[in-house]
Amino acid sequence: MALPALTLRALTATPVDVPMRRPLGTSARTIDRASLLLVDLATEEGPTGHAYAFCYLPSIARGLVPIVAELGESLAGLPLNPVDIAQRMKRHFKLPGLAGPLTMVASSVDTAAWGAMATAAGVPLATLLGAAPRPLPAYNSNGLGIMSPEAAADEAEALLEGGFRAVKLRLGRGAFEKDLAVVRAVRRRLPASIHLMVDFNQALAPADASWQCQALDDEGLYWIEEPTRHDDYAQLSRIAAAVRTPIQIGENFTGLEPMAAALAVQACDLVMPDLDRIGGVTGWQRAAGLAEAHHCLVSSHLFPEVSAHLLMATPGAHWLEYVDWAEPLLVEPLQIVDGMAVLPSTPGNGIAWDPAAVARYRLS
Ligand code: SMN
Ligand code: MG
Repeated sequence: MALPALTLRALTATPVDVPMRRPLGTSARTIDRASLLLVDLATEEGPTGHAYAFCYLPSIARGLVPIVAELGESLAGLPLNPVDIAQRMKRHFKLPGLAGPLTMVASSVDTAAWGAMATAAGVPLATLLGAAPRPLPAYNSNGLGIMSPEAAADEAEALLEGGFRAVKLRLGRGAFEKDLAVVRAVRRRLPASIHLMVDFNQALAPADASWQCQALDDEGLYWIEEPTRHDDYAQLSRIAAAVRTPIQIGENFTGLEPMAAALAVQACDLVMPDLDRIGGVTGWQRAAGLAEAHHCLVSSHLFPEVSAHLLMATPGAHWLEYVDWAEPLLVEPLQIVDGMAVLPSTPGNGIAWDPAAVARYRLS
């Protein structure tokens, strides 16, 4: 593999809104459209790199367009070295603060840069990172939001199509008995060999989180995700100590520091960094090292196309979170075969747009 020197020429961003096949009712709000910001990186030498940010709201996707353009002007002409570019982006966003949606921008640019490098090298990103491509266990995280016990059991069963051996149910209905009824209905419907994860999306008040998680201990759950405020590590650490079911957090780690702080006080048993909050491919690799030093298994959050490459290069890789939200836009969507994610052998980071689909879903 020869890796030619590349120079960043331009960044462009396109906001799109893609309807979800299965709406996702979380304890915070229901999401039925994926508002994405597509980020494209052009190099002087020709190879391009692509990434997308999951923006949660259409207004955030739209609002980030000029921010990417301005960042592109400040990075144009620089050698495409993600480590140096990450430093430049940190300085660029230092005064407003590299947080929230600005982290999504910086992370997406990093991911696109690695995509261009892998394309230029003629290999999949996993190979560039030193990993042997291999099938990865994936859980089906589409749908299974806040809904009735019967509807949830039906949807959980439907989500096994494709050979998935794990699904994730959203909790946080505001009354423990309601959540418990849904957990029991879904667990009863699924074969015992199928793992069932649950995600509270931070719904529980500190006074309720410990007892509710303990009360779920005998319900056959694989992990309990974000039971309470994502950054209350003291409280999460008490919950993790009191509850036998593994506690999972990580989608809200913005950069390495919060992750280091969480691991230092055993705020969780498992971690699931989000590509777009942890700092793209560069940030993920550092997070993978941090997790390894704490003997902590690593799953991914969203972005399955790129996260699959990263998990292959992650010691202690656990589960890939599979969602199909970006699939209508992609030339070559990630394949799931018998519940395992299988990478395309195409060079790059797994992201290349279908121009007709981008035009169709583009936000005005
Ligand atoms: C989630 C992801 C994306 C939007 C809403 C909720 C959820 C998950 O926390 O982990 O899948
Ligand atoms: Mg979650």
